[in-house]
Amino acid sequence: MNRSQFPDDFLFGVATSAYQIEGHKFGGAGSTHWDTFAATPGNVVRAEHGQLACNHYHNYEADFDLIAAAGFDTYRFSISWARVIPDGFGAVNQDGLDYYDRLTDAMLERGLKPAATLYHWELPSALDDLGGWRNPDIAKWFGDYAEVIMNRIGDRMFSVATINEPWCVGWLSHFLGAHAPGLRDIRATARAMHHILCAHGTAVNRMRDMGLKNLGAVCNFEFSNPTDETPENVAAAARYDAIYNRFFMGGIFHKKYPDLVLEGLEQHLPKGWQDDFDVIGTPVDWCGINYYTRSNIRAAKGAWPNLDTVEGPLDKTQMGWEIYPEGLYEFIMRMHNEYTKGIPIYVTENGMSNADVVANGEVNDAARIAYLESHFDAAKIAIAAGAPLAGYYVWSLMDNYEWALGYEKRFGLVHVDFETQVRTPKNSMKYFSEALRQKIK
Ligand code: IFM
Repeated sequence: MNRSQFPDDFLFGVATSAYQIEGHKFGGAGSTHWDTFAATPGNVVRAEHGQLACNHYHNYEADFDLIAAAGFDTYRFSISWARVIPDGFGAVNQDGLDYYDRLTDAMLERGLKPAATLYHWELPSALDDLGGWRNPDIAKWFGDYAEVIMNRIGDRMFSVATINEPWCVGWLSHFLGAHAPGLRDIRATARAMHHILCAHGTAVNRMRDMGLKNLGAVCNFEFSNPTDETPENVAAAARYDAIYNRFFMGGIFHKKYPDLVLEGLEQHLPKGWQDDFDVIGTPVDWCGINYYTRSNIRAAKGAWPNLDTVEGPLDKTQMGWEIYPEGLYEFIMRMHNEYTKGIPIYVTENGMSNADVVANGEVNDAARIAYLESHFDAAKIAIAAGAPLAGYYVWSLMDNYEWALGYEKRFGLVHVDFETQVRTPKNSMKYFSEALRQKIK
């Protein structure tokens, strides 16, 4: 890959999130539902948590030096709600505001465009006590929080996204129980999924009223592949696709939910849900795609959505995720043609975990370079086909806390030794230094 193969103003960046790197114990942050989820046996590998993580809270200057030295244009980071407002609403933590202020200036000093995300999965515990995403009041709480943090740093943001990966916040966390708050309840799921979108729209409106620009939504997508062409398996894959890839996009861009999802969730949605689409469908300036893999789906007996995910035949990453770059092309084109219709699209996350080790001061992660190359190729084909793809953020700057999988899964372009906090740029980071060398912006 070479910068010159992309449009002149195309942006390359790296992405992280607050809880996965900062070190939550520093700076007066409040308890979050991830802290208690991780402290409950069986939820997280070795009960690992984000209290120290990469200690980015203290190392951010050196971490940003690495990003700038590699020639990236932009940095996608998230803000911890509980660091800014420890109980989610009410008293503000000035140290938290000061921290994000310093962080912003440190990016700008290095020529990095700050791309903020308001929520990347650590909900203040006090809000969880009140039902978290199941409580309709979360739209107001989230809007208030957006105002507080953006009053302080909004003047210097390149872009602001609301809620990272609504499918994970809603379905993965309330239906599959794999992420905090670890529920497995269809009513909780329906309510959370709807309120996530209400909170998204409320925050966009509040920030728009403050005069902020370049406000976006970020969804994750997984290509849904029927295990064979039998009608029941094709139908199961369509259900999976609707739940995963079409519910949130449908709400935001079509102001309606797909019938294939309503057939299971409608009876559990909160009263009056149909009246919320003007808020949910508040116009955004851009949309982000987080893409990693595909799933192989077949029909199953039992309750809706009657489907199973089965292992597929393709090469896999350390996560066990199949490598399927064609899916990235499909989602960029689908987003543009069916939903966003002209506004800029960003790949806001793409990357792979790999069992990386440091040997003689080097990390040879050729597999990651190949993964990224194949996905950049898919992006180039989408651009050639007319998609307004404006930038690409690699997940992730450095190895970090991979949620329920703890510290074992390494997604970084930079290796982190979690005992010593020593950073070692991997060969993939060196690959970017070469590919992005001609900084033309
Ligand atoms: O680490 C996560 C990130 O927090 C959200 N998107 C997917 C990544 C890899 O699983």
